[in-house]
Amino acid sequence: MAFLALAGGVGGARMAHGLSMALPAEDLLIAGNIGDDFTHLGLRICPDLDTIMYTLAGLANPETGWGVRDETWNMVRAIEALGGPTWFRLGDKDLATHLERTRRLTAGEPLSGVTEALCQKLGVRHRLIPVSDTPVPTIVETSEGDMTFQDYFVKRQCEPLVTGFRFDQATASVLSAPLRGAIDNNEIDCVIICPSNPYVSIDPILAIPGMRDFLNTNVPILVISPIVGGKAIKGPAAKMMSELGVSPSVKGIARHYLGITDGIVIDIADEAYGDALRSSGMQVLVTDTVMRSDELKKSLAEETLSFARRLRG
Ligand code: FO1
Repeated sequence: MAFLALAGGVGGARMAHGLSMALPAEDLLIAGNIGDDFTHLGLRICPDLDTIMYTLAGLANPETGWGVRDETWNMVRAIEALGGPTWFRLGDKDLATHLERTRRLTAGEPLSGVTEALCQKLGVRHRLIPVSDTPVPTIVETSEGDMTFQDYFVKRQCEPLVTGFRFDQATASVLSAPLRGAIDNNEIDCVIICPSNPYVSIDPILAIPGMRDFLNTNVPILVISPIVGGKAIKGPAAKMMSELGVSPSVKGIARHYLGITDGIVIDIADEAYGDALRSSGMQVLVTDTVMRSDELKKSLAEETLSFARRLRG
């Protein structure tokens, strides 16, 4: 039974890591968010693909949730001395990824091919691919006007009030070739929406034409809530929900995915919501969803997989 995981950000990377510990490589395909991607210092930066890749490779920086652990910062110091931009910090080892990705993209390779090659070099056995091979940048609509994702997230530290999100280039995009192939060959038995930010990690994936059509087939789809006890484990999801007038709770998450998901995995802290979610037609699994350790990542993945098999059954 093969699973497609939709992932972005730290929560998505942790869940992808858990799934990679619970499944053989041939039974997992991870479609990574590309809405955060941008060009900086002339380099193509793909933060969510890199966070997932580094996490699966055991190289992720545990403090920041992005970039590489045991990093050095000589380049960024040298750029500062030259008066260059340092708001988006590129570590020296992380820089190699951006240089090599940009070199290969400039040579005409598709992003999915580059991503699989980099993963292979870093010893990542499970398949990680971008949801699309062409850019579909997330535009964050705020009370101060439209912003690129990185301006909102890094330059402004998520402080502006969000009013909406747009993925303007989605209509001109298509699913990446490996993802299109897996769908057309009926290789995917179940879709797992990882505990990622619904607005800026998952919706950009769902916006790619072909993805919603696939989700409307009879393949079971489940989501692990990124909100626990009314809060996001990491990042601005709860703040965004409140600013959009959505309850920052598992109920708000279930409503976001109404009509898409068949099941939802919620934390024990939110057990009280279980019956309301079930009466809305969702299957519900209540368990410990806070992935404090690799063991907990793996056990959450294993419980999610058996929940998925029951959904499919
Ligand atoms: N996030 C920050 O808040 N500050 C940074 O300086 C920063 C640098 C950075 C470099 C490479 C990379 O892959 C990600 C980086 N991020 C940084 C995170 C980035 O903004 C991502 O889009 C977020 O992790 C959201 O997924």
